[in-house]
Amino acid sequence: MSGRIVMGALAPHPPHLVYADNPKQNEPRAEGGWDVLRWGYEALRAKLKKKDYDVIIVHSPHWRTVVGHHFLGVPHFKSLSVDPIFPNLFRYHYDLKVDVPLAEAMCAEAAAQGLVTKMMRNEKFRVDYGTITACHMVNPDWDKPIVGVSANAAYDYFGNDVGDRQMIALGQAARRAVEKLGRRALVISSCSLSHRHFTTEPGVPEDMSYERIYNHNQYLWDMHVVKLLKTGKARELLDEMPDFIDQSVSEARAGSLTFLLSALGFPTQPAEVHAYGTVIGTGNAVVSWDMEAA
Ligand code: 2X7
Ligand code: FE2
Repeated sequence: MSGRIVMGALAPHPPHLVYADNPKQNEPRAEGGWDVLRWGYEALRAKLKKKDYDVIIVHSPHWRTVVGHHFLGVPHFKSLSVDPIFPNLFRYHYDLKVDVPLAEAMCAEAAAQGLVTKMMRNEKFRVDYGTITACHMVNPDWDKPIVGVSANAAYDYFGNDVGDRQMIALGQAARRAVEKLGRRALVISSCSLSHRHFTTEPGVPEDMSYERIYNHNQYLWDMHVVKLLKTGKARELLDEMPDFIDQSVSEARAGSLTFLLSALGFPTQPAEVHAYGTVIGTGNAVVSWDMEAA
C-alpha cells in the first residue's frame, strides 16, 4: 500500500472549546461559548468522517522539550489531564493509542536529517493538553492512534529562522516516514495564531461579551495569514513567519504551523477556512487542506 498524508489541519487547542462542548471525558460543565469556532470544528469533523485515514500526527506547543524533538513512544496512555492555567475548565480523562512504529520511523527520519531526536518511553508520562485538546476536537471518538511530537525550544534559544529550519526538516521527515510505512495520515498543527491574552477574566468563563481581539495589529496579522493560506501562499507565509511570530506574539513560535506546512509540501492549493474566532483574546483559525483533492 502506498502511504501519504491525506489531509492537514490547523487545529487550535484552547481547552475552552472542549469545555464548551461538554463531552463526557471532561469534568467541568459549561453553558456553551465560542460557538463559531466549535461550528468550524464540526465542519472539519464532517469532512474527516468521509476520509479514509489511519493515524493522526500532532505537533503541540505545550509539550516543550529543550534538547531535541521528542515522539510519544508508548502504545497506550490513560490518565487525567488538567490544564495548568484553567483547571476550572479542563479536567479531561484521556485514553489514547499511539502508532509507535510510525513514531519510531519519524524519529529515525528526523535524525537522518541532522535533528536531535528522542523517543519518549515513560509509561507514566502525562500527555500535554495541546495534544489532547486538538485531537479531541478533530476526533472525539479517539478511534485512531496518534503520533505526538514535542515542540523543541529552538525558536527561543536560537531564533525564529533556526526554529523554522528545524521544523521544515521535521515536517519532511514526517512525510517520508508516512510514505515508507504506507500510512494514510492526518497531520494537525495544534496552534493558535496571534496570542495576546486578555488581562481581565470574566466571572463566567463562557461570558462571550469579553471575547474579542484586544489589539488591532493582532487582527490584521491573523487576517493576513488566513488570506495567505486561503490563496495557497504557504511559501510566502514561511517568508513572513519570523515577523508574524514576533509582531503578533504568535503561538507559531512553537513551530507547529511550520511543521504542518512543511509536511504538506507548502501547499499551493487554497486551504479551506472553517472558522476564525478569539479565545481569551487570542486568534484561532480552524483550517484544512484535502491533499487528495489537490
Ligand atoms: O493554550 C492556550 C491557547 N493557546 C490559547 C487560548 C487559551 C488557552 O490556552
Ligand atoms: Fe496554547
